[in-house]
Amino acid sequence: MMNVTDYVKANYGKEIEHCTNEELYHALLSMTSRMAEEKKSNEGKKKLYYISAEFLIGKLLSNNMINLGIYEEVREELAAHGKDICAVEEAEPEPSLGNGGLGRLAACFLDSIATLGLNGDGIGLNYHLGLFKQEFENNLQKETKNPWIEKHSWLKRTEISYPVTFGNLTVHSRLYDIAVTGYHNRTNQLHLFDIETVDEGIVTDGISFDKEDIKKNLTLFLYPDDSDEKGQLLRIFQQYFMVSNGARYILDECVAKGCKLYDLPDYAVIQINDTHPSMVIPELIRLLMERGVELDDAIAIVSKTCAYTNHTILAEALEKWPIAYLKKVVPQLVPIIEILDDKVRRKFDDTSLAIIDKSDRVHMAHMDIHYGFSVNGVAYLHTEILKENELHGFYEIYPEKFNNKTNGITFRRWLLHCNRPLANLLEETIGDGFKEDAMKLEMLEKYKDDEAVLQKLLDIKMRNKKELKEYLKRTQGVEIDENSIYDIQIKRLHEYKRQQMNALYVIRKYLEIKGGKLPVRPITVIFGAKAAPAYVIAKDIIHLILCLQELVNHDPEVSPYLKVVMIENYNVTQAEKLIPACDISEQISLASKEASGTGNMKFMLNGAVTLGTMDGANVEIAELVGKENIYIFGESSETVIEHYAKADYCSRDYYEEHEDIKEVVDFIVGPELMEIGQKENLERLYKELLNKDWFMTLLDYEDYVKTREQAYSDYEDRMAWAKKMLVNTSEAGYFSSDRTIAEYNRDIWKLK
Ligand code: KOT
Repeated sequence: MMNVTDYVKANYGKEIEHCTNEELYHALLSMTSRMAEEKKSNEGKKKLYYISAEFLIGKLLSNNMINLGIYEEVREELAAHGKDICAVEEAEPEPSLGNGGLGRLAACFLDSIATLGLNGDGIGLNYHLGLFKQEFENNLQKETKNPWIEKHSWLKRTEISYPVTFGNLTVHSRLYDIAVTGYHNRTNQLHLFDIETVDEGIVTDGISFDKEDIKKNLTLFLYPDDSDEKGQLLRIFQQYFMVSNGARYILDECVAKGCKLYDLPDYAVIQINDTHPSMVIPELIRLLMERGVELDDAIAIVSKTCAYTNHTILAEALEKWPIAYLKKVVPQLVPIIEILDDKVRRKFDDTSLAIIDKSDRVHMAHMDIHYGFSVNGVAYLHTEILKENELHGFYEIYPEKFNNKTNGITFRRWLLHCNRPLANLLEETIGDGFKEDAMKLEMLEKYKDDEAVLQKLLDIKMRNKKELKEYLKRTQGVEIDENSIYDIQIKRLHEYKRQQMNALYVIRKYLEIKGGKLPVRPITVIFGAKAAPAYVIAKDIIHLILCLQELVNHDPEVSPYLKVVMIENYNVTQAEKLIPACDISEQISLASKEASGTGNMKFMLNGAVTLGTMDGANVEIAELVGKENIYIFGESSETVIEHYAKADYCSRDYYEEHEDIKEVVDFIVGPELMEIGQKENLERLYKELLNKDWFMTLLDYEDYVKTREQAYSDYEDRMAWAKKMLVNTSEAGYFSSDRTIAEYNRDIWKLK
């Protein structure tokens, strides 16, 4: 590889020391892109296409340099010229192509697919303004656009373009590619389709725009507001645009490799990432028929090509499009969907298995299950719940299709990149085998009574906490104490994730401190979360947290012992700074509701101890680390499911019967917060907790408080705590996405 010195001399005519960080970023972008290009491969007869509405890829420069094996030498070369690689990394904008766990998982998977040397590409959309950017104003979330595409970026314009027809509107697509280089391995592609007529100028006042101007708005935003009909139609336009382009790309690529259409399943496997891409099934059938394949053959071919991953059991997240909407946007698919539904109805008496329900809505997941060959959940418990409850009827007719693939994370980004000091310590103690085989982290276990190693773990944690402190001071203007416990909950805002329960705990602590009961050690409670723009209660919860932040941090009696920090515009870049600095990882969803979680895995790997419910992958974490190395509380998923079945949970009973619960809930509408916040928001949230509390916050509150106190008190035995940290890191190998991807390939994709 040409070195940076030569590159900037040749291109900018100057020395590294005279370059700006932006210039160095652009130089490294070009150099690494060229190296990645050389590793480009399309080898392998069969290929995986991972279709997803989201790819939350994060910044790419350092990750690509790590995977290309040049990170250290570049860092040293820059340092020799007085330049800090971290400052150069800051010049890179973070792509805004995802929202939460589903999108981040897709990004980890692309990394692992390339790392395992598999032929597999991603297919998605190139959203110009991404998911909205979150700003706080008057303690409320405000949404603005998040433009992230610069003149020079990782996006490579290709010559590929297709006409896409919606009724009497035809638009033209344009494919952009982003190279995905595996760790010491091949380069695959992330294919992002775009529309050439997109116009960022139509966005006015935050994130408002004309929802009907499809030619201009199609690839502006990820998840545009769908609280009205126009918004829902736009989502269907986006989804169809994604899958129609994707399906044509797949067919063209397979045919170019010599594939006869009847042999498609030997050349392609399509993983459908939840239901946003489900229209790929009828679209592929339509395209095959257009190319001369008979209907029944087309259905059989597609059914052997598509596999579906379910990421949620929340009823409101399961997509059901009114057939009338599909008729408006994609009339060409409707007769096909009707035939698919008809075949199901002829075969099975149980109408709950139908694709089109009695209200004329199309159940996208049902289509995937009938016309795909695999259905997987994303953690052991989640898959069991799918089989036994949510999708039980389907499991009875297709037991062979159901399988579990517990999620994973790429250790390149979530350890090697974000926590160098820990990676270095691991290398010193157990060698560098864990970089290729994450299960080798288990070798660390034999140091669990080695005080020197334990002390080093504590030192690294302290160093990371100080770095986070500096970062928050610089970016958010808040001052936190590195000697406090960093207790962190970062994830999308949703009632089932129960940020509100964490906020109630903050209220309890505040009241205790005001009453003279001081914690042994100060506590810093950190939140990071975006709420969907139309999700009213979620935004009220953000309001509560922001009001608490103002109240607590500005009270001189309280703030030496308790701080609240709500991270603005939480994203991958911030996660990379928060996770290595965390002491306690909040994974407190209502049991049965969090399909898996992946933040929980990132925290564990970086030596945080989990405070959580027996939900999602927490169940597997608990099993691996043992009960002395995790803090579990709350009702079991069985009990929760029973409460829903019997409809016997009444939050008001808990409120009335427990004085401590009443006190914290009442505080939401008490004088302290009312003075800071908005009456409307706080009252609405208060009433919601009291009269509905659909996700049973008050059910688990007391056990939560007790368990959290236990964790804080155990924290004081620093060596015992360090041992918990060590066990968490050493048991995290199972959660490498390399393991997850190897399982997908073994059981579903079957690529060579
Ligand atoms: C969003 C909308 C519709 C359907 C599903 C979703 C969804 C689910 N978005 N993110 N998820 C999360 O996916 C992660 C990766 O599997 C899980 O770890 C997490 O529990 C899901 O909530």
